[in-house]
Amino acid sequence: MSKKCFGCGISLQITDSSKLGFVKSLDMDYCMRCFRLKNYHENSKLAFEVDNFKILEKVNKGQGKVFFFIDILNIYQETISLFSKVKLPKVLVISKIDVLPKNISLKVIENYLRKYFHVQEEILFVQKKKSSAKKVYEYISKDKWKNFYFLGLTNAGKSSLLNLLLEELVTNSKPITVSEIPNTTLDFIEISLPNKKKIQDSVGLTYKYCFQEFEMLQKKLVKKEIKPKNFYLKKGTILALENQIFLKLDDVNSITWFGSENLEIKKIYKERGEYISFSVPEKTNVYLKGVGFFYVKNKAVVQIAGLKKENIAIESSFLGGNFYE
Ligand SMILES: Nc1nc2c(ncn2[C@@H]2O[C@H](COP(=O)(O)OP(=O)(O)O)[C@@H](O)[C@H]2O)c(=O)[nH]1
Ligand SMILES: [Mg+2]
Repeated sequence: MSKKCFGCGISLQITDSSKLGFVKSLDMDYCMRCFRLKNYHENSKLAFEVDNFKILEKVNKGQGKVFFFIDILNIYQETISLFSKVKLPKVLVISKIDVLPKNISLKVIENYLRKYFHVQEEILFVQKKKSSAKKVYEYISKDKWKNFYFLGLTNAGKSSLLNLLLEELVTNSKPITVSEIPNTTLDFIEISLPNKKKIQDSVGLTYKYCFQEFEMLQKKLVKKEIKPKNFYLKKGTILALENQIFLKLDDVNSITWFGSENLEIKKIYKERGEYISFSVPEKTNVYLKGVGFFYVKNKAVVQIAGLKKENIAIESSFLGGNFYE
């Protein structure tokens, strides 16, 4: 078996520097791409296509239990249906909960997942913190399964949590590469734990996320609790996000942005681009996939320009009281 990169799991090779997995010498533990990502925060231009079907098929043929990661800003039909394609015993892991405004309880999110998306499996809430790593480790220690997969959306924080777990538990562990670009992890990475169990970190599943450019991928990253930005929109007013995505409503309405504060959102009054329209009932989340969501309070016709329809998801919101008990 060929030697694999500790950072991303790809097979190492010394023959072609323009291909993934290149190292100057096979004594090295990290491929050139991981080295650059880690030390220079530099995005490699090498393309990597992920086939969700293949990854799911590989896991479904395996044995063990799946921790399926969806981050708190990407809960909608497309991502939940990826979760439903996992045939092994599974736990839904909602990650990056540190970004959720404190006035929204996890109980509300759980009720939402159960009542609106009909999730029946166990749900774990995690963030990039030691306490979450410990929670996962304790879960694994007690569980009857020996093998666990970290599967789920790309960029949901799988490798970050696994690194914390390694730091805590495995002496001289080498960190897995973590970054803001989608598909940092390129192949399965198997990790043996002191409790004799195994975790397989995996290639993140892709979905129809909005941004591809490195600069925007960095900007959209939410690093701490979101401070929702409220806008009172009159007819004819357009909200412009980074001067790339434009949104308007058919009537006076209140709209709130939940996403990175580094993204510029401002009101403009000049028409831009071609709009796609959605009729939404009250209390709706309009997701810009992979970035964040607008909470639309009242029934409206929402029009969006600068994105394809597949980059947008519309769901009844967990905000507004329906899922409080
Ligand atoms: N705010 C926040 N950011 C996180 C968390 N976990 C990971 N990240 C960031 O999200 C990005 C993707 O993380 P990574 O672990 O590579 O995700 P993976 O693709 O699922 O393995 C990185 O920039 C991380 O720093 C978290 O719990 N909260
Ligand atoms: Mg990863």
